[in-house]
Amino acid sequence: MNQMEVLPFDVEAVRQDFPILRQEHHAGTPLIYLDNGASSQKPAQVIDTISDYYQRYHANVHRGIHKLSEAATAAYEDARRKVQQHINASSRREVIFTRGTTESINLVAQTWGRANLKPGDVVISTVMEHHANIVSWQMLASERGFTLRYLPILVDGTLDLAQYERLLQSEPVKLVVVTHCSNVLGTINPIANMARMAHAAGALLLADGAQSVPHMPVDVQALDVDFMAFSSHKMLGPTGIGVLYGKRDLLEAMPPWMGGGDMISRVTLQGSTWNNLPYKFEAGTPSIAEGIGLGAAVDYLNAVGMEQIQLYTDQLTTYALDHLHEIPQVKIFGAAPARGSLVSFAIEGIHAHDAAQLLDSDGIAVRAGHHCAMPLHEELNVAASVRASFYLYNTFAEIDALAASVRRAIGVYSA
Ligand code: 7TS
Repeated sequence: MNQMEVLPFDVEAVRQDFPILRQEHHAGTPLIYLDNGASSQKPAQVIDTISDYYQRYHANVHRGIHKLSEAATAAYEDARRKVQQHINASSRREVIFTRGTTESINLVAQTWGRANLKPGDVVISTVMEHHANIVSWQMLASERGFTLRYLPILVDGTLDLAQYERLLQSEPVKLVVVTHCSNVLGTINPIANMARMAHAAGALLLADGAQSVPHMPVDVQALDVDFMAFSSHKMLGPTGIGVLYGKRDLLEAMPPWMGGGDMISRVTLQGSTWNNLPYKFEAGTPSIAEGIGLGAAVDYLNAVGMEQIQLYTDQLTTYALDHLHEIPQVKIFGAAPARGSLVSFAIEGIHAHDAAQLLDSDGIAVRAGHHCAMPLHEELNVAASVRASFYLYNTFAEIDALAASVRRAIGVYSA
């Protein structure tokens, strides 16, 4: 990849929007933030939107008839409409606000799963899932008695789709839960194809979009997923809010999860009836500022353009792969042809945590550990890896600094 290639958008102008990037990480050392897979930074437009809400029109939503409550409700529901359009859901009723990907997956497990899964049924997950898409199903399996199977990966870090086909044909599979993009290998899974195969076998498919929705255009209707989960904080928005997309007929048929205010239509001491979608699944006062902030994040992403973001972060990733491949002591995990904007690697003779600490002293923030994917690390036969994950405000120069810092670590530890 040539650094001189024309960039798909003005990266320097984007960087100016992120106040945190102007601060020094250590005295005299600028911050190089390469931990976007864990959480992204926030532009001033998002921070200001949240601040403006608290300063000018904070009130509870869906309740008061007063002007402030109406303004807060309008902004919160406008954010839902923005999210709906962003992922091309067919109705705003299909967009449930949750606390994040983890809660969205648990919502499906605790409502659809508890109502529909029984002994003899099979749920397929994969070895490359984040713990959220493994543990939630293990917990339910031990309660409901269904069987949980895991798709293995091939040597290049893609899923074994032949095994997928065999499982779908030979077992009573009810649900497939799979990440759209692996947070360790970077593999982008062929979700549309996997959903088609699941549906042909009479199963539903839940896609974990935590690492895909922030980084590429995602159209839930084109993918034909039944559910998709993602988090605001990885896509320039605040923490504390995320989304469960679900097809309307499925959501309509699902029982609610948490009981309380907002989710009911009528309550008597003998029993209650449920509110319409999406409120049936949104008990209690929601994360109002966070929802409105997520709306601002979606606006920001769309102003830059999701295609442009994907194009640019693909360039950064290819550049990082090229530079890290040149270092003989570095072993990169995952070699899928379709990959998201992150690179996980091990450095011969250096524990991932030691490497990350040394990188941090050079101002470079990366993640080290198992990235909430312990089974995958077991498959890869490593205890931990270092992960550099990129976003729209990162630069080629920052990746040069990453490679230089990795070389410095190797020097320090071999001395
Ligand atoms: N699924 C995937 C694929 C993820 O990468 C993450 C977070 C989650 C689910 C959970 O998202 P949450 O917002 O509910 O926490 N992944 C990471 C990571 O890779 N490093 O820190 C968090």
